[in-house]
This record gives sequence, C-alpha cells and structure tokens, in this order.
Amino acid sequence: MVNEKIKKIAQDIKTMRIRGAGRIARAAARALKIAAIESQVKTPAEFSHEMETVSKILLETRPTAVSLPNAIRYVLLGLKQAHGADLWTMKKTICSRADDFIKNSLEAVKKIGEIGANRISSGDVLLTHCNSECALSIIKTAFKQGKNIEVITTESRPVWQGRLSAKELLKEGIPTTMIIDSAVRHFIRDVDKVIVGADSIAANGAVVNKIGTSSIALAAHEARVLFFVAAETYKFHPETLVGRLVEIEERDPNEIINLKRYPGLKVRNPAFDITPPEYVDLIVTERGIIPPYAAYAIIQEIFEWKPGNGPRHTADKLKPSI
Ligand code: RI2
Repeated sequence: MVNEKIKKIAQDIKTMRIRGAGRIARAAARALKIAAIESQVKTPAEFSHEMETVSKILLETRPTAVSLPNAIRYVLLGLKQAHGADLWTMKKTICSRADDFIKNSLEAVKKIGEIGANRISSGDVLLTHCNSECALSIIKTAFKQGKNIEVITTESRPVWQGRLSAKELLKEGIPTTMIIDSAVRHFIRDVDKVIVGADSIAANGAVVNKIGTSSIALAAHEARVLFFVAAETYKFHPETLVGRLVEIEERDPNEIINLKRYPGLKVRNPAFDITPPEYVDLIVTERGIIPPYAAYAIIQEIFEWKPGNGPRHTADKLKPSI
C-alpha cells in the first residue's frame, strides 16, 4: 500500500502546488526517502519492488521535465549499488542518495547563479519568462554583485508564473516591469539579454521550456538579442540521444477558459514548447557555460552513455565541478 505522504507529493506535483523542474526533482527525491524510511516490508526484494512502485507514481505526475526521471534514476541507482545487501543498508543507501541529490541540486542552482552572473553587465535590461530558479539565480547574483540591472518579466499565462518571478525580484529590490506574453516582440529592442530556464534539453541542444519560450527566442534572434538558458545538468535528457522525443504536456483547458461557458469550444493548452538550438546562444550549467551543441557531450559524460547501454546517473558526475 502506498504511503499517503507519497500520494500527497505526487498530487502536489500534478496540480503544480510543487512546480518548476528543479523543485519537482527534489520533491521526487524527498518522496523516495520518505518511502524508504517509512517502508514496512521485510525483505530486500520487497523493498526494491516498493521503490519501483513509488517511482512509477511519481513518474506519472508530469511528463515533460526530465529532471523528475533523472532524480529518480539517481536515487534508485542506490538499489543497484546495495545489491545483495541487507534491508537496512538498502534503505540507508536510498536515503543518502536522495539527500545527495537534493544537496547537489541546491548547490547547482547557486553555482549557475555565480557562473551566469559573470555574463551580466551593469546597465543590462534582462527579460525572463515563467519562473525559473536557475534563471533568477543568475539575475539575483548579478544584482547582489552590485550590477545595475533591470528585469522585464512576462506574465506566463495561463498559470501566471511570471507573477512569482516578479514577486521574487521585487523582494530583492530589483527594478522589474511586467508585460503580457504577446508584448515580447514589441519590447525586445529594449532588452540586452533573455534568460530562461529549461525543463528538458535534448541531445541536439533543443530546449524544452514554458510555452512561449520559442517565440521569445525567435524575437530575440531577429533583434540580435542574446538568448541564455540556465539549467542544471540533470535537465539534459539522456534518451533523446537515441531518438526519443520529449513529450509535451497538455494541461486542462480550464486553466485557460471556463469551458462550461463556451459549449463546443475546442481549447489546446500545451505547457511547453521547443526552442531549436539555432536560437540559443549559450547554456549555463553548474559545470560551466556550454554552447547548445555541446548537449550531446554533456549527456554522454553525465550518464556514462555508451552505444547499447542504458543511461546511468552517478553521484560523482552530478557534483558541480567548476
Ligand atoms: P527551474 C518550469 O515549469 C518552467 O518552464 C521553468 O522555466 C522550468 O520549470 C525550470 O524551472 P513549470 O513547472 O528548475 O512551471 O529553473 O511548468 O526552477
């Protein structure tokens, strides 16, 4: 029987009470740790099975952010590492890998802020979309370094994550202007750099992020405005190396409009879109800045991928190295 706390975390991810690709990943790691601590089973085999069941529930919540399966993959590697060990050791391994993931993830967000802030100059007007911890980490770090910057944030309809970004930025004292999503091209010439997060990055460097990101990238490209993506290396999607497409989540149309009032109206509500690598100038990761075309090399290294092998996700490779 699945623990009520796990069901609650899964439900919170689904309904976006827990949202943002990094937060979702950490919540999944935390859920696995809770499941391990509170497990009532008696044998290692039953424990492995229970961890797989919990993972399945978490994986079914939201399909696009690869940070979720990557976090699970990272924690569950503990089951292989502790293979043949007693139940207590297995539980301990899962708990410590979950703790490791959470710690490394938080460190990565900080490191991305430091690395990315080096590319921000005093006087820059930055545009951000949705609410990305990593993108905001760069902006806040640059501001804390004393750089005189301004931020334009979109509303990010239909869930309005732009309001979260605006609140966070204002709390830091950063001058912030909000615009509607469709006003980006109108204002793009006032912008020096666009900084967004990512939910998944494919092996060819294509960036999957909040719906509207690709239109912003197109407008930035046209106006020759730099387009930065900020993402931890666990946002790189290992299966895209062998041709898997990233599934784009379509959410409830009622997030956009009350369908009861418009009988017969068809509404589409994709939560994400894909920005081709041609429109991305650089990706800031905790391991350093890379061009989008280096995504392949990152995936190969982080996941120890070799032809014919499935992806692994090891402890050492996740640690910030720069
Ligand atoms: P961090 C969010 O997705 C946004 O698309 C954001 O850019 C991305 O996750 C990355 O966020 P949603 O959960 O991990 O709001 O940088 O649909 O916070």
